[in-house]
Amino acid sequence: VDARTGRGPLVEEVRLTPVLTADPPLLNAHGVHQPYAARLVIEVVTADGTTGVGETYGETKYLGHARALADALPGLPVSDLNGLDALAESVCGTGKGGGTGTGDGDGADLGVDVGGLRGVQTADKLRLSVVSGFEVACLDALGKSLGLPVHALLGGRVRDRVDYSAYLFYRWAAHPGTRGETDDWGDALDPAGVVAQARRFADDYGFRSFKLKGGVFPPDEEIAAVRALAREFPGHPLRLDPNGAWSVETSRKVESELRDVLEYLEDPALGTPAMAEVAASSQLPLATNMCVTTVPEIAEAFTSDAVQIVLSDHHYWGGLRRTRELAAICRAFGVGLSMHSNTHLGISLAAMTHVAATVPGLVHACDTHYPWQTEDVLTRRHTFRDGALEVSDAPGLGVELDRAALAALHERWLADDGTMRDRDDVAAMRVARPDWTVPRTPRW
Ligand code: GKR
Ligand code: MG
Repeated sequence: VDARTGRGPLVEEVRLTPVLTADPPLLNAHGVHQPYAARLVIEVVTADGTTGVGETYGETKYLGHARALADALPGLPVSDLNGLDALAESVCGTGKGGGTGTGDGDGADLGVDVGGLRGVQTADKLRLSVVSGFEVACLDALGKSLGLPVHALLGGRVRDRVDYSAYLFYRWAAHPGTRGETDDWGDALDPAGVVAQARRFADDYGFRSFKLKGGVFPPDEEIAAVRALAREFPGHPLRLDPNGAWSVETSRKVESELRDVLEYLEDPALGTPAMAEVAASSQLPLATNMCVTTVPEIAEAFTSDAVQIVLSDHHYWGGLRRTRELAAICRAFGVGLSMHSNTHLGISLAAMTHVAATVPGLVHACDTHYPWQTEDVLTRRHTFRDGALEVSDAPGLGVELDRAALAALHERWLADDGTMRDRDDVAAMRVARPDWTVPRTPRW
């Protein structure tokens, strides 16, 4: 860092590496995970020879913005994160044709996300998702230059461990079709299968809270699975998340049947108005990672008391600093905050852990898909102990890229004919069930 200007070293080069990482056949309301999921690894190299790493979504629609930002970034001090935001607005656009300078997720509505599981998609959310990976890479580089962990750059940790929940999925033993890696989890398609999966998560990683991805089977079967979990793990925090697959009436019924065992119900119904209707009669808090994913969605959701917990995803929200801003807004409204995840690698898990370590009042364990990822681009995988990750005090994120692993996953991306590069759970489901569709109205 230059003592005269107070700036971090200048960015000299940016490397982008799209990868495909193996993903198991996990089921959700829209279909099933494809055998491989796309992620983008971002490396920011500074003039002092430091390399910072970041990660974000790797689907095609993110790559164009990422390339434009990578071309524009050299010359910016790695500490100038507001400058990074402004640069991203100028090279990727704001979705408003003008540029407000707020970058707050307003802008043209591009409709619901391709997977339909990440909430509304706006031009600004797309840009912010790209920015998040660059912001993390810059923070990693700056932290390494200064000899400080990323959490210190965010104000310092208020806890030394971050709790995660076991993310239970109904799943098949193997992918349909000819592609995909195998694993030894077997299938989980009924209450006994869900309990067995949870038991393995508890035994192997010490997870104490459990989230079941629902919206797969008729609600009565999912209620039975949650009840079986409650019997096996009495008193443990449990959550059920059907990704908005239920009507208001069904949501109310499930809430009344599970209110004695759930910690919260996650996105039972789709969209803020429906969530508000459910919340009005609910004794359980409602959580969301679908109806509050951008700043413009906050006001209606909070003032109508539609959600009591926001599950932030630092990718959607534009990075770690913006996640802290969201946390402050939530505190002002008495809304809880925890963290959401999609399929991700260890760089994003490190980033989540650093920011989660700095957020006061984080009472609900964060989600992570990480245990389902058998592959990573790090020399040392993260290890959950007692359901938590230690917060690293090493400089930067405290992770190291495994270049051979990165190259291998990139090779897979290069060799792909395009079918795996863009998440499409519906298409993956049609391999097994050609007539599969996602109804426009709630399935149940
Ligand atoms: O990976 O199938 C999945 C999840 O459904 C994911 O796409 C969601 O974004 O985990 C997420 C959630 O909590 O809704
Ligand atoms: Mg969710």
